Amino acid sequence: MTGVARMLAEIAHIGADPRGGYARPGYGDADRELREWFVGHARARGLDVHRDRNGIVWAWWHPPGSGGPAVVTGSHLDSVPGGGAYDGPLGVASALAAVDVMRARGDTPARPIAVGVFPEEEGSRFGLACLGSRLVSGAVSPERALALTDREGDTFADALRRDGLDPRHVGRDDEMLDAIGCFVELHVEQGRGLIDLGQPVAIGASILGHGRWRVTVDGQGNHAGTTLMGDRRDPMVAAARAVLEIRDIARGIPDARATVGRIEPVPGGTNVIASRVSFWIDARHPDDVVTAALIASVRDAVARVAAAEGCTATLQEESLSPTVDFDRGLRDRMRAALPDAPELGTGAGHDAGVLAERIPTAMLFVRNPTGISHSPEELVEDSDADKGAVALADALVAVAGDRTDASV
Ligand code: HGY
Ligand code: MN
Ligand code: MN
Repeated sequence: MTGVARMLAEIAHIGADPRGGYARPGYGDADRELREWFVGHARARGLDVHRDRNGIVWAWWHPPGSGGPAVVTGSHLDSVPGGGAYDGPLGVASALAAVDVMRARGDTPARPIAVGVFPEEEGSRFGLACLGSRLVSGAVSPERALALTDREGDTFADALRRDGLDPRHVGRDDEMLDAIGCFVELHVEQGRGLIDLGQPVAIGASILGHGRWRVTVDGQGNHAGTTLMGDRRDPMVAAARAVLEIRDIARGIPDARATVGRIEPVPGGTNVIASRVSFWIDARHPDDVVTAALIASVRDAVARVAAAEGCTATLQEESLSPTVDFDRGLRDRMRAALPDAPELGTGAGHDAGVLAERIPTAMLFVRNPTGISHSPEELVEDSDADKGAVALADALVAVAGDRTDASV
């Protein structure tokens, strides 16, 4: 037993979503409670803990004789609405357990080992995924980040102040990044790969390029009872047609994925024809050129179906991340340490994908026997969680090099 299941049980009550699963938006109350849980565990292990100006929490272990840029692991604690218990927290708990395993074995990593907890990875509150890692790496400007708003109209700047951080200080942190040699993130697998391969752990190969776009359809708000069907310019009908067309466009492109999971009518009354409907598209494909072509087709389809309903529509890019191949050198070292672990790509985005812009990154995936994620049905068996934590310890030592090994 590595303690991963016990640590996750300690936070199982935090941020429960009444609709099922969890609702743990970044920089919110549940996130803060989870962060305090992490800090308690890190301090109990004697790790040096600090929170940087972007809200990332770092916990450092300096093994005797270690030096140079750290090997960092960790993940996130925030969730999507109705999210599962493992997406994020498994990587954080496994990182703490991996430190325990290395210490118990008397491992002597040549580098410092750090655990990072990255805020707002899901982008569920402010709409931009991996907000913490984008800020520290400079992938998003402070100006753009601070102006982001949540559904209550609070800006990211408001949330930072409420969370004890100074909005004037967020942004790229080269000093922080220089202290990091590489980042190895463990994460629950969010598909069926390991089920089909019959393995508990995989080494990450790549992350699918992905983006988010907002479509806004404007029509004529009116009374549901007094407005004849022929006199309507109903943006909800245009949006509904657009969602179907988006599905059909993606179906027609091998390996493409396009999802509309969020739609917001204004004003949203049962007896009211909406005046405006916004919905968001999440589109992904291994080839960034194909993603761009898919969105171009979507743009045309949205304009066409809006016009057919007497409405107008805009499509605005909110974020776009290229396909990322994880660092070959890290993967080679990890494969040597984990010879039975297959290599798997993922369709899910991660902080490791964002940080790859600035430092070498890699991932480990742990089997999810339901193959379902972003849902309360997400699952990791305790025995696989233990295997994941030990595999992470093996990977971290392999990547850090052993202090007693002259070749490091
Ligand atoms: O959306 C994703 O792929 C990730 O879970 N943030
Ligand atoms: Mn995640
Ligand atoms: Mn996720």
